[in-house]
Amino acid sequence: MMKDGLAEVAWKALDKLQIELPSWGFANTGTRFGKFIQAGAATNIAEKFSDAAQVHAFAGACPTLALHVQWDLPRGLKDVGEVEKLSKKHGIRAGSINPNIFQNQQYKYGSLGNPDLAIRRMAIDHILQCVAIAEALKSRDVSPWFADGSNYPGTQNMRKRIVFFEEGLKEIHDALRPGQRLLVEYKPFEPAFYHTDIADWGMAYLLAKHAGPQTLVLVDTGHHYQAQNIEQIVAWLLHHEMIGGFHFNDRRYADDDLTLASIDPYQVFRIFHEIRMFEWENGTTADVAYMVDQSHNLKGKIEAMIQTVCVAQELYARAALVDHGRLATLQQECSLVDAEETLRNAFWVDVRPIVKEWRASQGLPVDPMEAFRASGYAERIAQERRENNLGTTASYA
Ligand code: RM4
Ligand code: MN
Ligand code: MN
Repeated sequence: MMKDGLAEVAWKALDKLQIELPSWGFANTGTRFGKFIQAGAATNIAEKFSDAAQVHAFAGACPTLALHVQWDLPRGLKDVGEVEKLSKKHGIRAGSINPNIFQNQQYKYGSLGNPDLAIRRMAIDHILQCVAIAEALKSRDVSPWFADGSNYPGTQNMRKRIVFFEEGLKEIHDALRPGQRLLVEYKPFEPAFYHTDIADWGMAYLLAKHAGPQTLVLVDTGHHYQAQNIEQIVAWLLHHEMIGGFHFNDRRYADDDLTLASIDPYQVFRIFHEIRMFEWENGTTADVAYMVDQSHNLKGKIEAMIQTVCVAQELYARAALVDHGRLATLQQECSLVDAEETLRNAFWVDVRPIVKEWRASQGLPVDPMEAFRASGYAERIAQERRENNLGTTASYA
């Protein structure tokens, strides 16, 4: 089929957009207050791979699955063989390897920032084990999130903890294999409510710089204060070649893993635009890992992931449609209204027909959600997993 200029640009962008799914997004999770159990949620790593493969089959673009070591490879390196088998069976590669340095009782007062040397050692050793697992699975990124911080003023020495983090991350960096990357995620608060050791991109940036060249910053879109200009952070990190990847989700108030762009699609578009503009200016592709970090406890998990990927594809295609040459000229001239309108024009293009045609060209269903629903997979897993999720006597729907 003949494509006009816009469609061609959008198709090219869609061809290269890959989005990593989180294994934990397919399992039953909840809030601090409770869990609403879904009969069809994945109960083990095999089911997580199977569900992720469904998203990839219907929406395309998701060839990798992020793994949380403690939840998915509880025996560490011993579980690598099983993951490899599943990966082969489902055609989904293991993606980023996520350490868990926040759930064990020992981490009550922190992991890498803990005043107790033995606990810092335990956390570093766990992440070093993740580096080995990543190597065995041929995964590039090791992606820790630190819950470290304190709840009351005066209870911890913030400067000492900076040094602990510097030392720990440097040791981990130095153990990375060639080509591997350590991604440092930041979060302003929760679970600590007075101070968080890596609370913003500046702290993550400084720690990553100190650790060494294979350590980069990870931007979780939900981990920002209300008025924060996230695309400006992205611009700074691109400029310094310090952005390793994203965790995609949305939030209205604080980190709550809502579906990407459900609250503010323009913000996601603006983030994609910063990246596309950078790529256009430099004639390169930014080496950024796009990963979803969402655990839906109300929406159907697979449906929510399909929705997320489709939304990301639409917004990415719209960002690709910005007329970069014209925008650069208008910015130079300070033609404010025309520059802004150039950006807005791309945002308001309804790319859905273009994305549909692209899907057809890839052999994908033009309507992934409808095709998934028609497949009967959700009903089948609800039946098969009901007992494991709800128990035999449960009367839940
Ligand atoms: C955090 C953060 C991490 C995720 C944990 C479970 O808020 O977003 O990436 O792994 O939650
Ligand atoms: Mn995250
Ligand atoms: Mn989060």
